[in-house]
Amino acid sequence: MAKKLVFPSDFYFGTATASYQIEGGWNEDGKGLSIWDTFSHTCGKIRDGSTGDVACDHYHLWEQDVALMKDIGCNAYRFSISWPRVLPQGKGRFNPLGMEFYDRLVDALLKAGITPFITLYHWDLPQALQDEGGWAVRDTAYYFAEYASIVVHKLGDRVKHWITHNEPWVVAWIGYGWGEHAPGLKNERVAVQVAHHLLLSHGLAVEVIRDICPDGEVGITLNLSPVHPASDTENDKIAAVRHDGFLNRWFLDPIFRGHYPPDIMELSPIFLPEVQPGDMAIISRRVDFLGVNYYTRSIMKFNASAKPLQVEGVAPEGAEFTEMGWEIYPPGLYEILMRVQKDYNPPKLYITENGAAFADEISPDGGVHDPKRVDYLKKHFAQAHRAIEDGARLAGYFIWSLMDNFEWAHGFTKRFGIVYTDYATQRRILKDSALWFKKVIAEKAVEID
Ligand code: IFM
Repeated sequence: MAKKLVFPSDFYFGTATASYQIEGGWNEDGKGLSIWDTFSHTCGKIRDGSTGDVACDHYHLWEQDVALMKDIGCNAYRFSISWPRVLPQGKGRFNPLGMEFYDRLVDALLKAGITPFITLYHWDLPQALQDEGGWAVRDTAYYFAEYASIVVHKLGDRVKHWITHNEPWVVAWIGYGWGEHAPGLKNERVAVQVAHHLLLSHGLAVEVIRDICPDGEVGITLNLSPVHPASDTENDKIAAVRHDGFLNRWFLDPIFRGHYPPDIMELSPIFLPEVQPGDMAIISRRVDFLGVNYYTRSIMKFNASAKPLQVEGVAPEGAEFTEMGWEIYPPGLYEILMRVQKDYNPPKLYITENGAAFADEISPDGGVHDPKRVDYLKKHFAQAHRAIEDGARLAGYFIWSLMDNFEWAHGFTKRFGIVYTDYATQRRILKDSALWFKKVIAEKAVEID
């Protein structure tokens, strides 16, 4: 028999995007270059050879995109600010035209009854700062705090939800450690230092944001995964604990406890970043919420030759996977929410991203039928509901993503949207998942079988 899972009356039901993935307008109105402009313009870096130059052209079509969200009934929207749109060189000269874009967007959202959640850094670092070393140099953390101050001064009278960073693990490891994202560096020691500077910049920005917007909330978004051992052997259990330290605790421990995980630090000198006196106190400044991005779990086995962690990921047999090759594992959402609530006790939690890529197509009837995404979302919402019932202070859920967009190194080959983007015409089509979400929001409840 069908059952309705009712969410709290003040729950935020939203969608999420990021500036470089949707905006386009890469060189308009005085915007400076970002590392993603440089990276995507470099031959061979993006799977389909595409760039974010136009993307979903949201820079021009933002009014219609706000109308889409209003139609779906969303009461919140998470988006990011392009740092080089506001500060073309990353510091110094302010670009008023760039800021006006976000000013108009915020006003339109509020008018539509949609609460804006702003991410200050979703990966598009000004190229000018990368030319000085980017996140590998400590100064960038201080420039980030200055940039945060400028944005919050402009928008803080209307925007009350601030996210400093999106997924610093990805920035550090995929961008600076393994070179698959901008800026494309491959140095694991540098990646660890980058992670430290990102965390430092977070802490610096928390203070700035709270000073300027004392009635607002500030937090950070982490990509978190429960980590399971591939077998019951002691070695595989060790592998799971290590990967958890590397992926989850490396960020959670400094933010909530003021130190890096000792078990990972002792594994290799690469896990010993340069930390100046006072840094950990800055990094562990109180946050108002933790943003959780959840897509899948990790299953790890021991591999002695995979230095320095000696771990290796394993794909579970017989599982279902999304187009990203990620296992669909809804209970992992419950597990990670309960774990962070219990171990770190953040005042509030938001699911700042959850969603799935599937190979969507426009059907002959003109609709986009995405039953797998509907099923994915239904099952994950059910797990979020279960976590609330069991005591997680979960206050909102943002589906990744509002619309299909530029999926970083995958270009336009992966569709995550609940709205279909026809890139040739920029026409948007509500997928069945958007229609499903509309009903969920109207009823503030998810119906499960
Ligand atoms: O598209 C990304 C997003 O920018 C950050 N989190 C994961 C998403 C899907 O890969």
